[in-house]
Amino acid sequence: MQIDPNARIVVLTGAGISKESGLDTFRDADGIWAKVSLEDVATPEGFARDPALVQDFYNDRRRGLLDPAVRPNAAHAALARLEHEWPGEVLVVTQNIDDLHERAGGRAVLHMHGELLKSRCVRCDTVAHCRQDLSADLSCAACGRPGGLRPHVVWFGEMPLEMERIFAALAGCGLFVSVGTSGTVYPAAGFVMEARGAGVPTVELNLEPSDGASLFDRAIHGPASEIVPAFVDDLLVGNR
Ligand code: BJW
Repeated sequence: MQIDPNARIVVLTGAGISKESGLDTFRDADGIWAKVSLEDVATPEGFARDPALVQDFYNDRRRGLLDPAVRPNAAHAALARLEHEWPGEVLVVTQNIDDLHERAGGRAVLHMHGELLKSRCVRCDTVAHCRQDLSADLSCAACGRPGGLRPHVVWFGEMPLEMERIFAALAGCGLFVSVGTSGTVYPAAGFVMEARGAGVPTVELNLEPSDGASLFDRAIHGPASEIVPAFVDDLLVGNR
């Protein structure tokens, strides 16, 4: 694929990129929403109803992410390589709350749905690193008040993070690539239309055609650990 080597590339990633690292997706047959109700664990109303249930859900996932067996795969590594070798800017916008892009060496990563290894105090809004279980017994290290720590994640009905930076990056980019996302959750699902509206070429890299596959100029289907490295090689070689 030939694009201006000085152009900015925006890559949107979703749960599919981390599947081969051992983390569950949401909407696949064996995904997270087949096991728990999203209304119970991923809404502010669910948290208000049963905070312990929600904390347990994220405590389990945090422990899973910190399991030594969970490591970045070849797709995360390829995107980090693209960031370092592409002459223009590369911005990875991830819906994932894991830190596998960073562990693979990615630095220009925006976590629009938050980060599992951070907590947020609902009383003073302080965001802090967090590798431990959260519970109602803990106090915020910044304001000292008890019971207000929650996972720093974006639930349904809440405003995703970094939206101004993301829309500005999309408007001026030369290529938009979507990796491992079903394209069902907004506003991320609308980024392809935003890019198209600005005349930007769009590519989907996913295991299978996503809900919005027909909106992309080009689609490549297969496991992320195979198709993302091949796509990145193609981009870097094609523009040498
Ligand atoms: C592989 C693979 C392999 C597998 N290789 N691929 C009606 C219309 C429009 C919008 C709405 C509406 N009603 C409500 C809304 C808004 C709502 C929404 O979109 N709802 C939809 C369900 C309809 N959105 C919100 O509430 C958001 N906030 C918001 O909109 O604020 C207002 C606003 C408007 C405009 C601008 C700005 C703001 C907040 C959404 C928060 C989402 N939170 C979650 C959970 C929290 C984090 C966590 O616990 O992890 O985020 S939900 C969950 O879904 C998680 C994910 O980030 C997100 C997306 O999922 P993703 O990544 O796409 O995973 P899957 O499982 O769906 O797909 C995986 C894909 O990978 C599949 O296609 C597989 O095939 C593929 N795959 N293996 C490659 N090896």
